[in-house]
Amino acid sequence: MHLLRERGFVHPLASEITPRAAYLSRRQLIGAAALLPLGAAKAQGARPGRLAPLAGGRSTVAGALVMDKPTAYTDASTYNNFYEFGTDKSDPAQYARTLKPRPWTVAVEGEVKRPGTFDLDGLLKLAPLEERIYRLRCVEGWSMVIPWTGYSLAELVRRVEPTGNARFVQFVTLADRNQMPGLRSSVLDWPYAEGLRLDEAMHPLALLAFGMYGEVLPNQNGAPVRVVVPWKYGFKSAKSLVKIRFVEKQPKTSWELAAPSEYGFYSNVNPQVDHPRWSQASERRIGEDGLFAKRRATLMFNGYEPQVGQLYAGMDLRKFF
Ligand SMILES: Nc1nc2c(c(=O)[nH]1)N[C@H]1C(S)=C(S)[C@@H](COP(=O)(O)O)O[C@H]1N2
Ligand SMILES: [Mo]
Repeated sequence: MHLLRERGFVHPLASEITPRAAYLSRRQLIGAAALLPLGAAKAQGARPGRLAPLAGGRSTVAGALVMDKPTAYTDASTYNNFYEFGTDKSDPAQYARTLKPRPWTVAVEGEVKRPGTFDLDGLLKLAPLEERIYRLRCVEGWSMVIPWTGYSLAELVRRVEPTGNARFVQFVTLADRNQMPGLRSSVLDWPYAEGLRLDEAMHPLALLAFGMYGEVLPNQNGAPVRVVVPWKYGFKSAKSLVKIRFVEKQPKTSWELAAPSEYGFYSNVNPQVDHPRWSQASERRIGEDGLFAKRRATLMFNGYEPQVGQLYAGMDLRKFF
């Protein structure tokens, strides 16, 4: 908190975040698409954002298709955290136009037998694309349900063959001042870096995503390729990935460096472990924030406990927050 204040930015309290209703037009609120429960892309029209189509087959991974109603595309693409484009929720949609998602490469280095650089087309062809409908829970206390297109990160991990020394995976994202006006602020150490334990990265629910709602990712959601780790707070899901590094020691993450007492390495969604400045017991589902909308109870591991709980057996989750 002190660090964040010194850097001239205070992470907003969940209660201070502008209610979604203030952003929504009447048409969006009563639009038929918002009322349809299933098949997000179809429900919102074939071209929700009028970007290039990117379809995925139905996933057979356990837990990959949550039944909650998908968030409206307009919300998922206009209410974003992507600090490289500013710290307001509306900044990424407004400023990420300058991001150039092609040509794009992702370098894989460190403790792997087959290091190298993948271009986007090579990455897209590495494994069959699937649709996954995941909950995403931000540490700030709001959540969405987003249909992603991608494949398990494990596909890429297996392809590059980690050595016996690889215990963690670091994700490094683009930091280009010419494309990203937010880099002028020192709110975080750039480039934005995140990390997972190798077994977490290998879990089939950990996703390498290239699209959402049946189209390529909009820039503000992390084009052209990002990570999505649905059982962890949203900030673990690094956008606009340029480097994956396999390492022996637990890597430092940007959020840990900014405020170590507030953002741990694990950051598993856990309603029993509060953020030092606010409760994590409940959340506001974006799109449900009318005057009388109820907050939802936050679920252990964001509801993915049956699938991922074993990864943390015997660990003190207060200590490893
Ligand atoms: N590179 C980068 N990735 C990032 C962030 C960021 O600021 N920069 N914000 C994170 C946070 S806090 C959240 S909640 C999610 C939001 O993803 P979405 O906008 O696609 O919903 O992206 C995460 N990935
Ligand atoms: Mo977040």
